[in-house]
Amino acid sequence: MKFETLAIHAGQEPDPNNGAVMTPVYLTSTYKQDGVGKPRQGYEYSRTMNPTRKALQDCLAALEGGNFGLAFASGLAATDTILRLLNAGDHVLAGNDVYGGTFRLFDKVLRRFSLDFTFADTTDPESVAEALTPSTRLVWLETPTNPFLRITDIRAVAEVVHAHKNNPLLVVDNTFATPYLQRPLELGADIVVHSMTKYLGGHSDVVGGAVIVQDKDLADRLYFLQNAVGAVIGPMDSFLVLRGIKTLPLRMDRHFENASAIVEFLSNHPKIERLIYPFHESHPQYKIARQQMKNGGGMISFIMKGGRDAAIKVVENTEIFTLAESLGGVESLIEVPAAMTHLSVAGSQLEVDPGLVRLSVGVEHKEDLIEDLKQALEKA
Ligand code: P1T
Repeated sequence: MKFETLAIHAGQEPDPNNGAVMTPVYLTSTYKQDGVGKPRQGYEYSRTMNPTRKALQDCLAALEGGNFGLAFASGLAATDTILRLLNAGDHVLAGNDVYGGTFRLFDKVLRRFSLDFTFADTTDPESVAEALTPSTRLVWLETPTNPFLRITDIRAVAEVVHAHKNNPLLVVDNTFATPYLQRPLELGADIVVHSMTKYLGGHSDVVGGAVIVQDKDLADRLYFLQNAVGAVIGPMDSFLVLRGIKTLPLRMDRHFENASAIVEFLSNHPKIERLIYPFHESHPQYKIARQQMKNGGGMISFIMKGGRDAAIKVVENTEIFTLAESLGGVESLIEVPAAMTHLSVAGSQLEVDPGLVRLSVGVEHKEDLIEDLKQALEKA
């Protein structure tokens, strides 16, 4: 089946008890057993598995072209669970441009458990090769990155990573692209991770995370950790994400159409120093982006000539673009990452330009969005 059909049907069957077309929200923590150690249909306890969550997990696996999906309470809960595959002393090589919260988890929390992290430019496969150490067990990257929208050639990096003697796990955070635009498992990644809070949910009404893999052993280790650690998503939130996913292809096409019109408007704007968009010819990895992604997505970044003060002026003066953290919803959002989502990277190697403004372009009418940016830029 094609992506659009899977988005609506994968993992979801009309309810066998009564024909309900939408997956029921199974608000139950436990299940009646037919005898000691004889659970019905494998359900024992909802941390371990819940039917609404299972439908979501199966849908996620289908969309990413994987065999196994796991859903978590947040993107960071998913990330944390993946890192628990490792042992003290292991080395993780991560991209040098990642979500601030991912950096904070690695640098401020997991280092205390004797995991070793270094950050490198994953847009260059040679820098990845140079940064691998004899202890590297996992390589973590985002593409496009948050917030610089840098693009890593997943296939090229997968080759470098898998040539290492430890065969480290290659993890790709696919939050910005979504499986509609890019499928990392098909390009050689071992694990795909998502913040479902973003495009998968799509309506800024739910927090969740996802992990998708192909390999059965890896899936079993992750299912063990999901149950043992317990950072699972609840049934109501699973339902909301399932509902959001049904319109993912429609939304992503409109996000792209609107973003393209805005990119056109912003390019050569006198107050903008640099415009960053993966499907704009000025983007340093434009060619790879076009090969690897179906479209350029809904995220745009730009650096203001007037630096921090000008950036703050713009974001405080939009009327349709809401000043807020997060991204990927139907409504347009605007923010200054250095002062908001990426505050935790301040003073580190990952420091974000204080004049950078990040747009999450929604699905409103593009002319209204352009008018809004026009008047806000005039005030900056
Ligand atoms: O917020 P949570 O669902 O825990 O997901 C964390 C996360 C992981 N990966 C990427 C690429 C992300 O962008 C995020 C969350 N990002 C924001 C909240 C933000 O505004 O950038």
